[in-house]
Amino acid sequence: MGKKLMLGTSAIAQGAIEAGISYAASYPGTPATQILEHLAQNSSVKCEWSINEKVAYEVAYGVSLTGRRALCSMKHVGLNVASDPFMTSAYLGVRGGFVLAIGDDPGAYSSQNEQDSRFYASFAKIPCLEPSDGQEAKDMTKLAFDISEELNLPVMIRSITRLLHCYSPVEIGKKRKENTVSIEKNPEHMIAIPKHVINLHKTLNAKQTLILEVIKKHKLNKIFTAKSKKGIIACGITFQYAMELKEKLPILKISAYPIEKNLIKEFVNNLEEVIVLEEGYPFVEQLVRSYHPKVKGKISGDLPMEGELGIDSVMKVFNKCNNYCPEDVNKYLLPRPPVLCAGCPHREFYKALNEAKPSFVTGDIGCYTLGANPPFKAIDTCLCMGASISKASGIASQGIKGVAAIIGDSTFIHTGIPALINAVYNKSNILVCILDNSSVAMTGHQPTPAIGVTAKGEDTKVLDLAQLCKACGADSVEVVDPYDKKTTYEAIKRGLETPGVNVIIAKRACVLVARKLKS
Ligand SMILES: Cc1ncc(C[n+]2csc(CCOP(=O)(O)OP(=O)(O)O)c2C)c(N)n1
Repeated sequence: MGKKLMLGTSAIAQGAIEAGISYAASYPGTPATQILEHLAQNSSVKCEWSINEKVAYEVAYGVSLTGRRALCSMKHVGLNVASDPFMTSAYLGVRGGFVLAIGDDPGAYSSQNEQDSRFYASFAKIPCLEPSDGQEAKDMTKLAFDISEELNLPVMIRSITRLLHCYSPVEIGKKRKENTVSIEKNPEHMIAIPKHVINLHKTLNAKQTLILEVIKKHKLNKIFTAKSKKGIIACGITFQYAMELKEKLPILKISAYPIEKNLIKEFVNNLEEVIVLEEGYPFVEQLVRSYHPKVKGKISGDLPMEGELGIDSVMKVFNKCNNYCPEDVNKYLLPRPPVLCAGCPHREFYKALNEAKPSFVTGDIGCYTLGANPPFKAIDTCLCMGASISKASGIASQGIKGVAAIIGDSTFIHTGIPALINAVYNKSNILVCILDNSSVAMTGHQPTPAIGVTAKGEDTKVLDLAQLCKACGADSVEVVDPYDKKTTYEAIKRGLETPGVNVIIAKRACVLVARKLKS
């Protein structure tokens, strides 16, 4: 059917389309956002933006229980939110093929940490495939659905920002038929309660040998021979870095986990030195070290433990750096951190907030986190999505007055709501500021339930945030326009000085969304 130039995210979506999926769910997060966007815009697959990753995982898992195939995609930290259903779904197994596409972000180009999802796959005892380019991303996604149905397990596809955000040619294939819907009741295998757990765990453990057999059968990990006593073990995208070296060295290309230990032993057996290349944590290197005395990698200090590995650090290890990476290139580049756009309503809100002089401001994750930068310097802490309100409660609980929590509309719906209920229940004295710009702006303006539009662009019910906060028991709820600085300032001042949980919803659409709506 011919080749197409595709983003890595689109290649994964295309693999899922060709695998015959019936459903896809996601919560936006760089670098994985465009997987669902591609599916929503280019297929008839039922696609949903979920309100958070845990819900996305559970709804997609529900689809798998009907015998149909489902894809769930998210960024690496999203899996922390979804980890509860994720871990136990491995015990229960799946019915229709169920694939979890994770976008890791080594280098933290757009993330709060650099965690490596291969550990999660290993922790849950499920297979994980790691493509090295767009074509493999498509093929492996398709294969992941087959493996999922063969082993009755969720399968993870782990990719990284550089692969997901790069274009490469991808061969387009035929779309397989969807599975038919069927309901099955099998309590011992579908209900995770204590009396079933040991047996479910036994079943999962018994599948570990089968996983290795399947990985072997599909030749997902390959040895490329060459006459040298030095060899490279290259995981995922680092296989491309190894090829760019243009050295005649033996390479063990790793694309699937759990690791085939015998293959590692066979590969390192006659080598004098092994170099392990992997993006993320030294997941493979720590194992290889138990099979060979001379291993170069991150643990040895030859490659950086933090940041994206990239081709530059690989070139450095092979003393090829001068051709590729002029030393200290960064000293010629001016730092250009992202800033709040001109006209951004968050800017106006922060001006009013600073004038009201809160004692401490707990931030959250979204465009509004940029308020931590000069000239505003309006935020004192930022941890993870949904943590602003809970952190404010903790700080206020120790007698600190005038604490404000700042949270965006999507983040509030994602994980802020339970924290607000918790604050009310535990009689906190805090001001909660929901910066409602009618969009998930940070990740590219996806819709939220407060806008009333679905992933497919259809109208749906609109969530009323003010009513919701009242129903949570907030002592006061005020809706202000951040462009009206006087009213916003007065509401903040009142909220900081009045005991109880006071909520301000600063409502004005993101300037970029407003511009789009006008055109
Ligand atoms: C657990 C997790 N999921 C997803 C993300 C990606 N992400 C960063 S901010 C954000 C939402 C921002 O939307 P909103 O709260 O409405 O603020 P805005 O950017 O519109 O100001 C998302 C989805 C993340 N950092 N962590």
